[in-house]
Amino acid sequence: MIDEEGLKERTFIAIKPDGVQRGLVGQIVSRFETKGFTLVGLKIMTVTKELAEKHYDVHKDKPFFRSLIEFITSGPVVAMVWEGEGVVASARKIIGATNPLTAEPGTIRGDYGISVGRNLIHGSDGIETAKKEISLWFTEEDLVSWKPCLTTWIVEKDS
Ligand code: IDP
Ligand code: MG
Repeated sequence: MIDEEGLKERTFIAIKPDGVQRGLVGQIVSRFETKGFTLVGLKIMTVTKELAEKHYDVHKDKPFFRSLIEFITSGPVVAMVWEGEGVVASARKIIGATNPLTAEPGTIRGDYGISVGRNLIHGSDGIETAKKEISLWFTEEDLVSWKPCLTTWIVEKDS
């Protein structure tokens, strides 16, 4: 689906410090790559308290907010933008439920995690949230629009 600005659907994904420390970056990136989505932004970074608090602003009144901010700023994070039809909802399915213990096997959280406070990965929960999160974490210049040569073998009609 192309939006009013002529952009394809994009989502923001971040591998949290536990995923990076456990050496799961390659396996996690691979899930989205082999699904057929297109990587348009990628960086490893240390998250500042300011960015973490902005990113998780909707949770600021939750009891776990402080520990969440502490966790997300405790080590490197791999921030990514993935593109493709239906990518926002599909990425949430690939990621799995918030609590890794109840996340389905086959999902990232279901396969690699146990604890809700160590659930490996973030994914935008909707198209509008994705736009906000992408602009919070990336500049326009950080993102690369490109068409993989395999597209016609993955997508029947490239919209
Ligand atoms: P999501 O990451 O699946 O979208 P949210 O409800 O948006 O889940 O929560 C954001 C993050 O806050 C979760 O990924 C998890 O790291 C953390 N979190 C959510 N609920 C709890 C909790 O009950 N205890 C500790 N951490 C939590
Ligand atoms: Mg969320």
